[in-house]
Formats: sequence, structure tokens, C-alpha cells
Amino acid sequence: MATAQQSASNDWQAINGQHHLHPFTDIKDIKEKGALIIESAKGVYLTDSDGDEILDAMAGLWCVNMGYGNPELAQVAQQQMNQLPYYNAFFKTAHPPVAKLSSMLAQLAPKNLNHTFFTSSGSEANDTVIKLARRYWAVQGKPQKNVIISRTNAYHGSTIGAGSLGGMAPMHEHGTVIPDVEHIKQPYWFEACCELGKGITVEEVGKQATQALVERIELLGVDRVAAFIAEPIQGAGGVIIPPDNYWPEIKRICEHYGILLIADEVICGFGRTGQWFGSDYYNLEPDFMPIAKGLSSGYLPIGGVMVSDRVTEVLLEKGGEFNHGYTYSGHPVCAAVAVANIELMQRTNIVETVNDKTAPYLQKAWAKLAEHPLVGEARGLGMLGALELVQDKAAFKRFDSDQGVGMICRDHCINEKLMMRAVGDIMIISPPLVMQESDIDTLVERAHKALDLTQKTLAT
Ligand code: PXG
Repeated sequence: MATAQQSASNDWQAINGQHHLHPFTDIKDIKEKGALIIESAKGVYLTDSDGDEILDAMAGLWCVNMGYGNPELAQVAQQQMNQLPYYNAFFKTAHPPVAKLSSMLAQLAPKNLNHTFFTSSGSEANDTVIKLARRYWAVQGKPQKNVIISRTNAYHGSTIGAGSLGGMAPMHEHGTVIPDVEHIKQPYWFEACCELGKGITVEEVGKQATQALVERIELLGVDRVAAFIAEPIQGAGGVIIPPDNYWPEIKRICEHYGILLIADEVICGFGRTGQWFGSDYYNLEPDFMPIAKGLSSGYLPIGGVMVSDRVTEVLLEKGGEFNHGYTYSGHPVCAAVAVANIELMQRTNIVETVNDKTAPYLQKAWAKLAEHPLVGEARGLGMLGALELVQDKAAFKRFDSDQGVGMICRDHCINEKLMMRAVGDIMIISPPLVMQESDIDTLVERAHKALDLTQKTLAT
């Protein structure tokens, strides 16, 4: 007989199945199988509607950096709701939370970034950055210098602008793609090995990927190219960590040709790499940094674009009115929670703890998973990790994609009470920064068990 809790769980699944259209989900599939209903969460554990506790190795969607159920963030939201639940930042008005947040961000970010345009999401941030980068050149009499170069397999969001920056073909099939966005290859060592069926040096992969930028700029003509956009470490594409020679050379190329550099920090920002920003990790001083997710630890939707002094100066001098903005740009409750989240991060020294302790511990444990017969590569950096599931390690041979090995493994993870995501046959993690060593042990144990079970399923 079903317990009361299971009946409640079935109810929510049924109601949800009838009326909710999910993001990035096969509609028929979810109607048939029902969604996993998450009812509450505390620290690094989710509780589903059956009462089961699931270790969240994804920090929600790469965002709940300070963990769930922090009373301080909830109190700040309540207090700001009472004091000023909404006012806008259009037409020469502002409010204390947005003023405070913009000043805190200027203190935290690489030293050349001192202004922020606020949005409610990373996608809106990337739509904004397209307009800002093009405007920077247009107001200087170069409207034709409007091409943005991005990378294949990149994810920069789902709106039409941000989706166009992204380099994932299935997303482009769903809607119009804006013109004047170009894609070049990503610095993806493991994939290069799989394509060749043998090893290749990481330096060579880095060199080819940077050379691709030079070639595309030369092909288009530098007078056409406004900017290059990339994540410091590519997240949703499968946690792709660039070789050491990649970023210094990209930085040099952008400087050499005088094109703007956009570092999408939506995932890498706010401690994920063990530094405040991925740009700090790679020693970049980008012209723009789109931010979101960890800015509020996902407690409320807020994002933005941090803008460099060289861009701000041109816009101040020649820009005039910037005809762009969102009703919720710099929303006071979201901004107040972001301020409290940053203060919490600073007070608890979380970024230093990640860098000195948690990330090294995680990476050491994670690297051992490479010994598993299914794992072709276990890579990671900071609080990010990926496992490449392969058919034959020595030959760098992947599974046929229609075998759905990543999804098989993901289902086993969930049965083992571990929330880990599959990108094709790459299993990825992006745990909350507040994970303790004991949580990491549990994470890796459960991941190992899920790999064993995947191997068993494949053998039957
Ligand atoms: N840039 C990057 C680098 C991202 O990862 C966005 C922009 C867009 O942010 P918003 O807030 O509009 O979603 C993202 C979002 C996944 C997954 O399955 C990743 C994201 C969003 C949803 C799912 O890995 N990243």
C-alpha cells in the first residue's frame, strides 16, 4: 500500500504533468514518467516528495553556491520586501540595494571593471552584452564592426540573442538566430583525442583553438569583429577546461587586434574556481563580464554585465541614451539578497576555503574515478568536475550516442541519491561551495556506485 507521503508525491507529479511545460525537457516523456518533485532543501541535501534525501552535486543549476536554507538570506529578503519590494532603475531613479551591490561588485571584480548593468538572468546579461559591445563600436563610427565570435558547444543562455551566441546546434534549430555571430572551435582535449583515436598534447589543442580565432578574425577582417565571448571554463558544454596556453594567447590576440573580450562568468563567477571570478583564475581583464547564478546563490533571480572602464568611458563620452533595460533590472529584493550573499561569502572566507581546502580535496577524490573502466577522463578544477564515459579508454572510443549511456548513469545516480548531470556521455558536477569533506566522500562513493551500476546495465 502506498504511504501518505508517496500519495502526496504522486499528486504533485500528476498536477505538474497536466499543466507545466518544462525547460529543456521532452514534453511527452515528462507527462508519461512524471517529474522528480523536490520539496525542500537544507545545506547540500535536497528532499524529494517521497522524503528521500539527495546529495546535490550540481548546486541546483550551478548556482546555490552557499547551500540551501540559509536563514540570513531569507531574512534579508523579507526585510527588503517590507521596506521596498519594488522600484525600478529607469529614468534616473535608484535605491540603496542596487547602489550598494554595484559598488561591492566593483570592489570584487578585476580592477578594470567598475560598472554593472543589472538583469534578472544570465541570458538577459548576454543579450545586454551583445548590444553593449556593438554599441561601443557604433558610437565610435564603426557600426559594421558588429560580429561577435563565440565557440561551438558554448552555452550562453536561451533568449534569442544569448542562444545565438551559444554554439549548440539543437538550440539553433528552435528559433531564429541573429546575424553576425560566428563560432570557432573550443579547446577540448578529450574530444580531439576521440576524433583522432589517439592522444595529442594539450598544448597542441590549445594552439589550434587560439589559431582558430586568428584565422576567423583575418577571414572576416578586423573591421568587422566587435568581440570574442567565452566562458573561462566551459560549463554546460561539459566542464571543458582549457589548456594552460589557451587564455594567455586569447588575451594577446584580443589585445593585438583591439577586439573586446567578453568573459561569461555566469558559472565561473563567485568562487567556483577557487577565485572570485574565472577571470582572476586566468589573469584576464575582460571588457565585459556577464554574471548571474552564484551572485545570489540562486536564492533570487539576478544577473548583470560588468563593464570595463575603457568601454564605460566611450559610452559616457559618446553613448547618449542606452535604449535597453528590464522591469526587474536591479530589483531591490534580489539586489539586497545578492549583497547579503556576497557579505556571507566574505565573512565565511568561502572562496579561500574552496581554494585552499575543499577544491583540492574534491579534485583528489574525483581524479581517482579515472580508474573506473568506464571513465576515459576524470577532469576538474575548483568546484567543477567531469567524467567522460567511454567504450574503450585506450582507443579514446566513445559509445554510440543512441545508447544513452550518460542518461543511464544519471538515472543510477538519482537512485543512489546523488544529483549529477549528464551532458551526452559526460557526467558533470558543480557542487555547492559549502560542501564539507564528508559530503565529498559521499559524493564520490555514490558516483562510483552509479558507475558500477551503469557498467552492469550495459552488460545486460
Ligand atoms: N551563461 C552561461 C555560461 C550559463 O551557463 C547562462 C549564461 C544563462 O543564464 P540563465 O540565468 O539565463 O539561465 C548560463 C546558464 C545546464 C544548464 O543544464 C546551464 C545553464 C542554464 C540551465 C541549464 O547545465 N546555464
